[in-house]
Amino acid sequence: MSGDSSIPQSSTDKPARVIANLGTELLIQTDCGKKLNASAKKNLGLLVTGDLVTWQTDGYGNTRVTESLKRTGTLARTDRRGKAKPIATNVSQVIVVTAPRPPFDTLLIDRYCVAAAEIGAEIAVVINKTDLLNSESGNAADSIEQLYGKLGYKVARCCVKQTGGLAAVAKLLDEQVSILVGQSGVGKSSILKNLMPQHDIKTGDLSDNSGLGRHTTTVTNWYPLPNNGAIIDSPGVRLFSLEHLDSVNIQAGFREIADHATRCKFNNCTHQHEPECAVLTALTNGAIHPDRYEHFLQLLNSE
Ligand SMILES: Nc1nc2c(ncn2[C@@H]2O[C@H](COP(=O)(O)OP(=O)(O)O)[C@@H](O)[C@H]2O)c(=O)[nH]1
Ligand SMILES: [Mg+2]
Ligand SMILES: [Zn+2]
Repeated sequence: MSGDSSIPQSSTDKPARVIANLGTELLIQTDCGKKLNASAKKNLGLLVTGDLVTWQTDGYGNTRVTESLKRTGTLARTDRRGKAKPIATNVSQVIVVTAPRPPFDTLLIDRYCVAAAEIGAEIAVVINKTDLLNSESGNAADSIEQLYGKLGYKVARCCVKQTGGLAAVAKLLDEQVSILVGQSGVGKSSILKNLMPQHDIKTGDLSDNSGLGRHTTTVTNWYPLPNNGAIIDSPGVRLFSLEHLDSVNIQAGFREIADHATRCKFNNCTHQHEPECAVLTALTNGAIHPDRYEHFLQLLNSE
């Protein structure tokens, strides 16, 4: 017996976007901009922020999602059972936000490079809280800017605390569906709030002792932009696990390593001990940054 057929239908299916998965229900936004709480028909699988769906109202006035449409670019991390857990879908750009407080974490940036490469999304790095830079963290910010800039990624600096600093970030958003990712507390929601003051976006203080962020953002939210673009705020993570990916996927996220690897003598080269390894040569002559190589090995060994 199908539970669905027993529900009286009062309208035909209409398109909408999932703008948040609230756990027990979905928040969808219709074509005319109306936000509705909705339940999903059984067998649709896990629907996430960004999913395009169809919906209808049953005779009792409840909104039900009836179908989910084809996805592109589903950003995922590994869940506790070792499987891919989708975070948001139809994403075209991953913007990794980083800051001097909580301290810069380039391994996390590289994890996001891998996840973004996996879905063919563009990558941008935003260095926020430039007001807090001192001589030491200033050097670290310069290194990040140089390293990721040289790899061909867009890098922008900004400061939510001071005015006029967000134009560089706003420029990244044109015609893209961007997701803001990075540690909790780096200022993702603050950036969004500044760019979109019309929305009620919560931001959080850093906890006193550790300087780490509290998880103020608990749900991944979609905010539409003109021209079919959007910006997605996501909760922070301390560890963005990629154990569901294999070594080929991981290498693809280190584009300079993948590039040099085409010139290794053996096509199954692991770039660790083989003779005539073009990656090891590039590491020795400085064409590959030692941190990137180390992070590459770290991700390979944790898969
Ligand atoms: N000093 C400084 N603090 C900032 C800046 N941007 C955000 N913050 C603060 O950092 C904390 C965490 O911000 P939030 O946006 O919630 O971070 P999220 O967890 O990445 O979303 C809040 O106390 C913000 O006020 C900035 O540019 N400079
Ligand atoms: Mg937040
Ligand atoms: Zn090699």
